[in-house]
Amino acid sequence: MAKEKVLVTSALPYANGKIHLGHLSGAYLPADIYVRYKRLKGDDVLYICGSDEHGVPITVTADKEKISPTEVIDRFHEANKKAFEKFGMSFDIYSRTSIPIHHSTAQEFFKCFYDQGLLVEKKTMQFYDEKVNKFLPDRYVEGTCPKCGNEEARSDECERCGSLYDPTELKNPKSKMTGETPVWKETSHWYFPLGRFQERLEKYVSEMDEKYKWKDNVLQYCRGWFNDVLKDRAITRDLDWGVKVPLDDVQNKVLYVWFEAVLGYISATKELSEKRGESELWKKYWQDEQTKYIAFIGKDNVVFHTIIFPAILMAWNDVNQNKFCLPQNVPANEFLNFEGKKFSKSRGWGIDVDEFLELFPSDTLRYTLGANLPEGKDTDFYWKEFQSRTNGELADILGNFVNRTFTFAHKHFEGTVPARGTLAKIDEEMLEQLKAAPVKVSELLERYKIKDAIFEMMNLARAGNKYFNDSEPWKSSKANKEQCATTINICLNIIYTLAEIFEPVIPFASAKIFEMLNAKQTDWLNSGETNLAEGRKLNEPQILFTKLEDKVIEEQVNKLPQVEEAPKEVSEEITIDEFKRIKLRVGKITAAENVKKSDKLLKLQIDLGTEQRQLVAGIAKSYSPEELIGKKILMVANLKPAKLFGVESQGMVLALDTTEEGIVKLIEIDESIELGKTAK
Ligand code: B3M
Ligand code: ZN
Repeated sequence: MAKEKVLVTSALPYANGKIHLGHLSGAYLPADIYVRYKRLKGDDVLYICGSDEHGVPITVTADKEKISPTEVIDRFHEANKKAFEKFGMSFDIYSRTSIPIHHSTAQEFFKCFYDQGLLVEKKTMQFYDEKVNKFLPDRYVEGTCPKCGNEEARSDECERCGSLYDPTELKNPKSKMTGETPVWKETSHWYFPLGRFQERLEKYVSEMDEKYKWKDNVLQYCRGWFNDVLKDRAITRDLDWGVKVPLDDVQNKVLYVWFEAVLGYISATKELSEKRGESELWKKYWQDEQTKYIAFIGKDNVVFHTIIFPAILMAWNDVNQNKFCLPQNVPANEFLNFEGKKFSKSRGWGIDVDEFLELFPSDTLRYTLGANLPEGKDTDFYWKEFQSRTNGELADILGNFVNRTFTFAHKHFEGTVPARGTLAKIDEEMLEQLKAAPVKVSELLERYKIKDAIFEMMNLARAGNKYFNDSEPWKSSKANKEQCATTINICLNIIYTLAEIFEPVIPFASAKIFEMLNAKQTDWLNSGETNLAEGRKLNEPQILFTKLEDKVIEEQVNKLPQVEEAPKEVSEEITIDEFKRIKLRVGKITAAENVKKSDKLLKLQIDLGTEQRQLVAGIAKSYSPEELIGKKILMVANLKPAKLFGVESQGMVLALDTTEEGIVKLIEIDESIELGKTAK
């Protein structure tokens, strides 16, 4: 089979916090498994990642900890790099966006667009602190709520009464930087005209899907965006921290973090080229039509990788000789939750990778996360599942099979690979299965069905155990030595294949097995063949996986913060008749879009079966418009209409608070319930 040139990237994590298990399941472990597999197949692979070191997330952390942004990024870049290494991530480079080569690369793109007259300059009004001569991002302004008088309301939202308003309505605004009253000041920004690329972007997505089959969840997000007219997007910000806008007469403006972060993949590859002393290396991957570029990300990053980044590359390619390749596939994952809830640093919910790896070996984590990847929907990490996968699968199936085979070979065949004798039916069937396993796993991995591939890997170990049991070598060792030798020979060859196909998932254990076999890896597709010549001297067996005792797991579960008690009901009682005045009805969300100038509100169209309603709901932080389409929800249908941000709202959707601040979960209704039904 022809060798492929494969360029793989994983989303660049913000260097403002530690990597936790959720990150691993989203964009890192699946990519690493894919990359390791491709390398074993002999493909020409480059795997790129690094820290995203700009943007408000970094300055917010710096403010909170009263340290400089540089201190923040240095601390977390190093910490995350180490944690990834310990986890076994096989990046070719883990770069960072604060390096000069990244700044110049991003500026080169901006200049290219600016010079060709592509960017649109627009004026807007923004809060400005005259004492420090700085524009203030939303979260840097506080004041009195126009609705309830709360004096600590945010610039566009009051946490006490829950109302949302336009920042111009905020009373008595104060700059959080200096306490001064900010003024309104005009500012101007450059916008990237995404709309001009809409047709080509739609064509790109549908062609890639046709050729390479994109994941359904990713296509749905894209369709959600394409349902609307793509709007111009500001690619500059009034901040000091970031990549400076490369225009002589412009000060205190930086490139919007998302505009430059995606270009970080390219600059990281340039850094790698320098490190390897091969300055043109990056071009060999990025600027070759033959390159298969795969971008691994989490679901919250889809639009940036399927729309914005491709548009940036198209705009570059339109006017330059050296053309970049666009992502051929973007196999985004959904989210991993932790013991039933979202990861939350502030609530101490979840566990960081470095902390985890202090306690348990990487392979057990890689296997557990891999076997439960959020490929099609959100999944959860549970300590109990970690225990059962480690004990019941890694130790009892894989570990046990390897161990009993080696023990047998050492005891009865002087620690060598015994010669195969005449094959019985059971042997032939096992060899067939052995041959098929890498092919099956390969097919699944090529389609990013990593969870299924891991299931198939473990299935081969299961089959090996069964074959061992059914062949009863403990009997044949006495009664028929040739048959016994055949069994152990075949078991050792199964182990060889297991070491090969499991390598992408549990690389550390795989290396140990190869050492025990005194053998090296082979070409992936030959791994199901007979690879161990008779007479090969085997090394001493080693323990592959240690079982986890209940008390070790309980200790971890007990460390989790106690779930807070449900708040006591303090509101006054109402009568059943009063309750009956509220009409709760079942509706379906048929369209959803962001409300202009608000990052909290979404405009929803609801089908009640007999009529349509338009609602404005404060759920933009909890849901993207795309993921809402088609959901059946419960709404208050006889609420007096109101206007929010100038948009009419005819009712209210019902949602539940979650443990995460500002995040709610819609009450969803079973598919079988008809639209318009009322709740009693
Ligand atoms: N740093 C967002 C995130 O960590 C962002 C990804 C950048 S990819 C170019 O989710
Ligand atoms: Zn208020």
